Amino acid sequence: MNKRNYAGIPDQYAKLENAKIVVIPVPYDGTSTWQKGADKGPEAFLDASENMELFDIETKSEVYKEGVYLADAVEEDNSPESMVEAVHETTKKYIIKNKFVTIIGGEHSISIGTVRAFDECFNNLTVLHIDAHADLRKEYEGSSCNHACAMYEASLNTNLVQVGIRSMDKSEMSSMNLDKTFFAHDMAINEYWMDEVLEQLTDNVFISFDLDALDPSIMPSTGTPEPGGLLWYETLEFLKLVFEQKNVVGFDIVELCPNEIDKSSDFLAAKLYYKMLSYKFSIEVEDDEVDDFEENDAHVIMKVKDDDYDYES
Ligand SMILES: [Mn+2]
Repeated sequence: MNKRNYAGIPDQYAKLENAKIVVIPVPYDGTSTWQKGADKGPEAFLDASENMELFDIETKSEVYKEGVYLADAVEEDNSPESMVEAVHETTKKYIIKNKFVTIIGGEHSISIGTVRAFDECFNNLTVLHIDAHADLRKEYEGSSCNHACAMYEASLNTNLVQVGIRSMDKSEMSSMNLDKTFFAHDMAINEYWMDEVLEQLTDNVFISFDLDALDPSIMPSTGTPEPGGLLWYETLEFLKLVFEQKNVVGFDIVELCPNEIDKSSDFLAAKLYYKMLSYKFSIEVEDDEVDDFEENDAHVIMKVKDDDYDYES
């Protein structure tokens, strides 16, 4: 991938030293089972981002002025395991630099690495997993780093809360906590689902957003589109509540599988990403229980500190 600035922003906002935000592209599609092409996701996301207005009407903000550094893509793909390790290392490297770290996939197996990094750095982490699929298999097609296993490790090590689920194998039930699982068919008839999800979250929240959580009517360009997904404004309303009430420490967006003719999904992914950043940096966190961190200072309750590590760049 060519080196460029995220969303074509001016150099002064794109340098690592000045940036509060880092975006790491992971163009990986080693284990997808049906439609291939998630490796083209980050490039399509970046192309769409360059054609997007950078003023957010809702928050009246220009979040790019916080600085967004586009990291080199993680291109390791010798094996699913080595890819996960490379994502883990790269993600952690930037968390330790006190950046707000975001990752763009690639298929969902990359999240095994992102979750591992955030879980090592933040206490009592919730993984808020928004997806059509449970992704709770311990192993699939010979690897525990398959996209179908993306959340298995999170289910063991973190407070995993799953939202939008509408497709799974019976065997995944054994790894599922039903109090923390929000099925799409229940959400469709429960007007209180957002509040009920919020009750399950700890203060530190990492969001893993699989784009197939969204309805295929607005997000057709994904590897495994499933009917009955979330729509745009309910998704934003929900995310805004999460950013208002919790300390969101980072997020990934995965499974953009671009279609050469219809670019609307690429644009949706770009806009969703920018909306999440806009919420993160313009909304004051409401929760009184989180009284010892300042606005936008995600790292006060981190497990590790800078001096424990000696990274070169
Ligand atoms: Mn999925």
